[in-house]
Amino acid sequence: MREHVLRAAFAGLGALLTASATGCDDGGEPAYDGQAACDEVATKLRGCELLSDGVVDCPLFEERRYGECAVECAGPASCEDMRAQTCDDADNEFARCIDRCEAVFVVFDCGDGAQIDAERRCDGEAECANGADEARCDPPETVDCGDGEPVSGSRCDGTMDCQNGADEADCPMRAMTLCAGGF
Ligand SMILES: [Ca+2]
Ligand SMILES: [Ca+2]
Repeated sequence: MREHVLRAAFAGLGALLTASATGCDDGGEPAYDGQAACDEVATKLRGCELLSDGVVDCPLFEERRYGECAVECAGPASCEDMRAQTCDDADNEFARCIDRCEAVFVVFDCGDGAQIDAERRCDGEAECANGADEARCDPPETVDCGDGEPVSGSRCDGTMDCQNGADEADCPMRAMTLCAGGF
């Protein structure tokens, strides 16, 4: 599944797109808008001529800590560094900044001093002693394929979940990363 979600617009920004974006909100903190954070980074990429028009997928940005971190990385980054990171997987200041943001998808903090693999979040079994990893989990998303029972997956996410491909039919054009020589 990694190659499907590691696509187009944020391929360079999201080496760990497979991680579960949990969509938690953190109670009393100010509201966080993942789409707005994603749009901010997309605008920056477009300003650097690194992203075409079209719909931008933002699964990573559903995770607040990632989204806020990515916006902070993109803000001061030079177009040159962003291009090198996006197109050539280069190691530079921006790349290292984004790498640090992605750490939130590797480790889940139970909040009691313990940390577990982020992949164990919302997997149906409590690994945190306090059960934090199974709290506030979104129900699994399903999609209607039009030929029977809904299957797990999402519509227009770039991954074919229906055997008949119905979930990826008639979807809006996606934004593409613009790199010399193609991506
Ligand atoms: Ca768990
Ligand atoms: Ca899909």
